[in-house]
Amino acid sequence: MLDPEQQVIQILKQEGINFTATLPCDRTKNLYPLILEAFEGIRLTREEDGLGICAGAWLGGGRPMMVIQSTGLGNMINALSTLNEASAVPIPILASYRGFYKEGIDSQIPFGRRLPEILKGCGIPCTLIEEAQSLSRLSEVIRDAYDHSRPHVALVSPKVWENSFSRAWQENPPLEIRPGERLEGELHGPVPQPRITRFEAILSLTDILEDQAVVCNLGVPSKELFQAGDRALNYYMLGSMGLASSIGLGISRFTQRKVMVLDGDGSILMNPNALITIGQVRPDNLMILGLDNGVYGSTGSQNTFTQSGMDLGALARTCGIRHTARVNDGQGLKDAVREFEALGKTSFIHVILKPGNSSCPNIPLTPPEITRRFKESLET
Ligand SMILES: Cc1ncc(C[n+]2csc(CCOP(=O)(O)OP(=O)(O)O)c2C)c(N)n1
Repeated sequence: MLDPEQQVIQILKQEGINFTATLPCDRTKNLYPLILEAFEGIRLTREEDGLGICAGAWLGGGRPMMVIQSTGLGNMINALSTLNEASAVPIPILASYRGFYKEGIDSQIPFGRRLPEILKGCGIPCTLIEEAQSLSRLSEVIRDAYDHSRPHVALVSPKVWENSFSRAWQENPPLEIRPGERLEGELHGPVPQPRITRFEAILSLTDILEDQAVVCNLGVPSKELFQAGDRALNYYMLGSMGLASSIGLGISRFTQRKVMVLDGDGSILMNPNALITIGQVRPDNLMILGLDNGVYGSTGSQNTFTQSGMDLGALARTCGIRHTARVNDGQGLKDAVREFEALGKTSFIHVILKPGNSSCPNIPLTPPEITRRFKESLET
């Protein structure tokens, strides 16, 4: 007789799951080490980031699943709706359901009590698994997500694990605090004056693009990339602000191609967690371009904090991305891209830009069309 934790592992394997994105919950602490052992995956620092990573993993040909605490769904709703639902990107989620059964932490209760209604209101399918005998319903959750290309949440009650005899979790011995790896090189040199706009930077990139997969930040940058040269290998984001680099990371885990992300300063500052994870995973085929025009360009050019000294290159370095460059014109950008592609390591190019949007029209493709053709072209 398998304990419930082992049953979960067995079900995930039977359903072909080959990648997990995880963030722990106390109630599933016996499950967590088994998941990390059984599947390739990424340990998250914020659950919303996992939706981007898993979207990329699926686009690249993987079959991912998230294993989190239900509270994390509170910071995932936007991406569940604007990425997974709108762009038809499947994701099954096992959420350890807090605030529901024998809850010892009062603050878990308000959100937990309303969660099924919240998910229902957002149109996100949800299956409540109250007892170990019902764990087989996880199979239905996974199949539903993949058959219908949509998110599906399994809310798994703490009662499921109550009589488990699993001892997979062991308290770690107290860690020694180690000094972090030291940063090398100059971080805070003077910022050069920008010489080009975002559109000019994108136009200069199209000269040197070959068969890279390109993920582009939402809003005007995606319209500009479409205008500069549409390719099936461009993934234009239409929502889920902050997840461009996360999606790029997920793709990079499942493709041999080089993956380039065109991210924005406002979007990076919304989800610096992406850089934190990338700096730990460091896939060889991932390059991030931080297109820093100092503003939220797509919404009317309101200042971001890069205007007042927040240095994106230093942020990337601090997160563990060792190869960074700063450029301020088209030639410098092309040179840096070529240099880092030849190097074949995770890299971050901080592109200092003038603010300003071109007047490009909307992209005449629906989000599911963009998803389908990108995924198909990655597979070939
Ligand atoms: C969660 C969320 N908040 C706000 C917005 C509105 N919004 C769309 S694009 C954008 C600006 C993005 O700025 P940045 O990443 O710097 O790129 P830029 O447009 O300047 O190239 C904002 C604020 C959104 N779509 N989603």
